[in-house]
Amino acid sequence: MNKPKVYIAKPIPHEVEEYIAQHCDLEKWDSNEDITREELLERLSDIDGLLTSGTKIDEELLKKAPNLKVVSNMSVGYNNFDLKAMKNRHIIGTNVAGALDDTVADLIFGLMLACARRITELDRYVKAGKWNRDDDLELYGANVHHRTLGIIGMGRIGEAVAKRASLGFDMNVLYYNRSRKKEVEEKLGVEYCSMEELLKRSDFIVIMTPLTEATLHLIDKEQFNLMKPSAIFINASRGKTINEKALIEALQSKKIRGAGLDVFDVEPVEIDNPLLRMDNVVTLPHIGSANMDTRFDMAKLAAENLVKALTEGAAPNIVPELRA
Ligand code: 8YV
Repeated sequence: MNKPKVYIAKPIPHEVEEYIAQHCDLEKWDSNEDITREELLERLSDIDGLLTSGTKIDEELLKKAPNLKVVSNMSVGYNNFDLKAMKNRHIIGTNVAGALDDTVADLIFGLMLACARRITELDRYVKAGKWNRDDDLELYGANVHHRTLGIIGMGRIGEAVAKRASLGFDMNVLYYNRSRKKEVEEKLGVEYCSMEELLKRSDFIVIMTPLTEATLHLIDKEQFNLMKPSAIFINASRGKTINEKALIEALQSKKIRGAGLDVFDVEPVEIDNPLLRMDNVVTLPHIGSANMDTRFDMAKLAAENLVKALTEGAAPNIVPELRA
């Protein structure tokens, strides 16, 4: 019986490639440069499975891939899926939920601490030779321990953040989510509340929702206006879950104290973006899952999803909207 044919559009570890090759005939993009959409579309005519992350899976691509049965995202976010188009064609869509929760949660805490204690700003201060003990007051930051953290989106990563906050930093943790997570409330002592109450009460606000039609610009001018002037806002989900112009305006008018951002409305972030010129904003290049161990785990899980969907007709990580 012929093996299913797959296209690997992202670099993956050799061991993972070997696993796929045991079960599928594979072709791969092996340049360090990202494959362009045009180059990808030329390579899909006879494939059964695609391993990617970020590539828009829409009508245009699906028409070029008439045999496509599964798309395996090497990411937890799957806003690149046109869910309606995939569902209409009975295409399985999978992600790597669970492979990067703690890694992203660690980074979120890194952003909280960096913003609160002005770590990146004062690192530049020392390296510019500005150290002067007489003006210590101007070096003060804010406490994290025992403060109130508001988490918008209590999924796996949100829960990992809540665990760090509650057990590690004695923080009072509030959360807002589409549905109650009573088991998390019991396990970690977190408190469910409305979005408005969370925004008003929190010293730190972390948004960790997927990007969907419902969460596009979920945090806009009205929401920033509800936050404390001492609040620090953290986004490591998707840039478009907030209105970035409203964030810039809130920071420039001191409606909030600062922000820690791993994601942006446009990525790579444009060099003339005002956020890059603010000392009270910590900016990172979408590195939430960026380490060798985690990326290996993500690639391995994405490969297992791909192979199992093609050889067993079911995968462990089908995204909720595409489950039967
Ligand atoms: C990925 C991410 O590493 O998993 C996600 O959704 O945003 C990142 O952590 C990045 O998208 C590359 O796959």
